[in-house]
Amino acid sequence: MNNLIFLVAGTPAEHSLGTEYIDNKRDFSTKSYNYAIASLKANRYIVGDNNYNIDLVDIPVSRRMNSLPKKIISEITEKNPYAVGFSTYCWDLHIFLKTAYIIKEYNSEIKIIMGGPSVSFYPEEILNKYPQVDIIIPGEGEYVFSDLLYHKFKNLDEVAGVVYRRKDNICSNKNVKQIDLNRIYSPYLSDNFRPKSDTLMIEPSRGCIYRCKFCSWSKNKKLMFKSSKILTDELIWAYKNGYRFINLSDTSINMTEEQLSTIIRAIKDSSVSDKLSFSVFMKYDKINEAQLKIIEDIRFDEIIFGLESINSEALLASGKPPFNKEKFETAIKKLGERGNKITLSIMIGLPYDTFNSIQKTIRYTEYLLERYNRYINFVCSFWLAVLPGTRFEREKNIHKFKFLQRGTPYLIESKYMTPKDLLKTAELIYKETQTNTKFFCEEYFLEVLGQRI
Ligand code: B12
Ligand code: SF4
Repeated sequence: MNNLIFLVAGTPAEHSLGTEYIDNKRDFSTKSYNYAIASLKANRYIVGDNNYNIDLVDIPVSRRMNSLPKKIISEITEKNPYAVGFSTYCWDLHIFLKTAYIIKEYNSEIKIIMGGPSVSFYPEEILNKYPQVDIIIPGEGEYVFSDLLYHKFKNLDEVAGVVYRRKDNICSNKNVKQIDLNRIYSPYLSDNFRPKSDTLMIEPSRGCIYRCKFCSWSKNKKLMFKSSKILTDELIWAYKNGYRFINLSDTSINMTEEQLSTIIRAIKDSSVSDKLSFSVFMKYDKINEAQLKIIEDIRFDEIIFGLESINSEALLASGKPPFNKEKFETAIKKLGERGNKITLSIMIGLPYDTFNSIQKTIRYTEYLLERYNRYINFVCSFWLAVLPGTRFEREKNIHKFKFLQRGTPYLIESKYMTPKDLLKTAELIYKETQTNTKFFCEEYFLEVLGQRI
């Protein structure tokens, strides 16, 4: 046993937007990587000194896997690490629980830690059910993980924010220190973390003011913004290190004008804005003349609008404002005329949406693609997942939601759609992707249709 800690993450390799899926090869998600473990590593000393060495493992996973491949588990165990920390999301929790079990069988002394959105909402339940897990860090991990290292995994009652097993009891320490995004280290700037991806994810903020019922994005409801100075430095770093595509991971960059101004200032100050391609989320209903003025000198290659559905009943039941056609099209037109490109996302399976109403949403996106063709990159179709910790999960009985119990909890039936209706919808969308070059769907649609497995 030594002072080595592995932080392990799995990137959802079956996630694909229209790309060819080839087993064992990475698809669309090659553009993505796990940022969380890099941030934990970069901030390992933030609470105090410790002498642990941290190795990052980020590998493609698919829901069809039971555990990580034997070869990777052996590579981890043969180094006899002190601890293995898993970054868990809905697409990999089952894989990591099984992997943790195998590691414990090999050597029960190796500490197993878990963090990430899929263990954050019910940590006690997970520790009760899975004895192979020793410690869970719910919510944001930087301070708590560093504090755990500082305490050398001892006196856990002094580490605020950990949930852990003590003999037969599960103990939970509250009072976690609120993260200040300007006081934690950027993995790029401080650790020279260079993900093998052409797209760099940069985090200008955490938290979200909205409460969409399908989303588990912000466990911590408080909004926090990174300073424009750090953002500028990250953009310059990105450019110098050969990255040309930047994905700003904010829930939306235009929640407030202050936030939008901070981001635009950072982009302008970097002096590399014309050399980088930006992908951002925006709320169409917030866009007004003042916001258009703020962004007038910047072109976004991708502004993602979460349209989800044009059925206002479905939107309201999902915690979203009703659809406002006029505002929506004005936003597309005004942004498009200024050289920005829009990507639209729609979601299949929301409450009150039926095959017919989804068809109406699809027809509407066809109209948009025709009318605003030059301004729209593409339309992406997503399948509703009933995620742990979301309001939809709490309302599952009301909507009679049934969903997959392993991997991403995709919807399989609801009060509004039978499995047959969902299959018919998947067929409709798949056909659309075949006839319309600007229409894409995530890989799960193909799985439903049995096309790829
Ligand atoms: C980038 C991203 C992706 C990337 C993949 C990223 C990757 N390789 O891991 C791509 C684009 C591929 C993707 C796909 C999907 N995604 Co996504 N994605 C994100 C996004 C925008 C950013 C993730 C991130 O890096 N955040 C920043 C880091 C710092 O925050 P964090 O991840 O929460 O990590 C912190 C803590 O959780 C904790 N922590 C995390 N890991 C660990 C490990 C240890 C040991 C410890 C101690 C702590 C810890 O500490 C971290 C630092 O504070 C989030 C939303 C968000 N802003 O978080 C959604 C999110 C992660 N995605 C989500 C979902 C649902 C999906 C999809 C299923 C959507 C869909 N229907 O298509 C697909 C997956 C498809 C599939 N095949 O299953 C959900 C996950 C919910 C869940 N319970 O897992 C999120 C939270 C968004 C949401 N709407 O709720 N996604
Ligand atoms: S879907 Fe987007 S806007 Fe809605 S709560 Fe989640 S992060 Fe916020």
